[in-house]
Amino acid sequence: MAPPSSLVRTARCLWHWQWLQLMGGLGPADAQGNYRRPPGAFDQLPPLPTDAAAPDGHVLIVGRSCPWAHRAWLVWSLRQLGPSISLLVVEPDPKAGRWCFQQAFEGCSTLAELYQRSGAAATARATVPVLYSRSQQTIVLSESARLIELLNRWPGATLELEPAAQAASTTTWRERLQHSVNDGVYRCGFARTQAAYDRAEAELFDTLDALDADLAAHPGSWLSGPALSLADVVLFPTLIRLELVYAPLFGCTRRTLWQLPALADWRRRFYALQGVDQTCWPEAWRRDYFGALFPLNPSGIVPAAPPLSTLVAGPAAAP
Ligand SMILES: N[C@@H](CCC(=O)N[C@@H](CS)C(=O)NCC(=O)O)C(=O)O
Repeated sequence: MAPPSSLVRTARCLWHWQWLQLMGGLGPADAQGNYRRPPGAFDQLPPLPTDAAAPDGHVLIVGRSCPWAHRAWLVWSLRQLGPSISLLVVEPDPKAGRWCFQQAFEGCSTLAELYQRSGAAATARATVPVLYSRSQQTIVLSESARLIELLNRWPGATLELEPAAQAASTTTWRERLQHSVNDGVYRCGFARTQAAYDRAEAELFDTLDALDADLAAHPGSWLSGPALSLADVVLFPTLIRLELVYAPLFGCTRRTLWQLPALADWRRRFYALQGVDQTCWPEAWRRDYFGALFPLNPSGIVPAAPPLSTLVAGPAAAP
């Protein structure tokens, strides 16, 4: 026999209330239910360290699933900064909601301990990416938007990802992408109300449409002009996770990338750049997102997904 409808209504109300409390654990929202990314520690762009060129003088700490860490990892890889900055991958502990070192690092077993030792407030979020100085024994910077700028100025590499001739266009795209796309997918997934989701989703797909139109008008070009730039770098981590994570988990489903062919082609070209494939860990992305974001996926079930190779494969050869 079906339970009385008043009981179902009460259970739904209670469940929804509990869901809202759990969503609060993922991040704050404003009164309209829009997700608001909290500020982080060590977020100011410092001058280039005087020992930047020293062999193995710095450490870039990343987590495989994190798109903000992915952009720093990409600059590190594209500019081949390995001789002066070593890469350290931390693993998530989804039950405790924190990042852990696989082997103790500077006497710390969690990233939170490293933040504390570097002078962060006890309440600060311990986020990746992090740039750590071995000589100063402190975190230099942990805000990815600034970190990619610092890494672009890092000595020992020739590739310039802020080409002067494209400066205005790079800045314009980066600002729009940061809000509407990089943070936009999270504002879709972490929205507390239909209206908040609708706003974020419309901005996201308006921007993807604009990107597609711009790239279609300039075949073979990169986002801000003929040369690769930081605008391309910040788009890639979000776009490569679209079918695997953001469409199924965050509801970014209005269009598939095949309906935005110039953008799909851009993603293929970016993936083919040397070293980019080494930064992509689709199994870890799906395991971490579907496993850790309990309020969005209480069952913990990881849905099946197409292999990454099919998303970045070239167009079929003509018969
Ligand atoms: N503002 C930061 C955000 C980075 C961020 O949110 N990283 C997430 C992983 S995707 C994290 O480490 N979260 C851990 C936490 O919030 O405790 C940036 O862009 O660098």
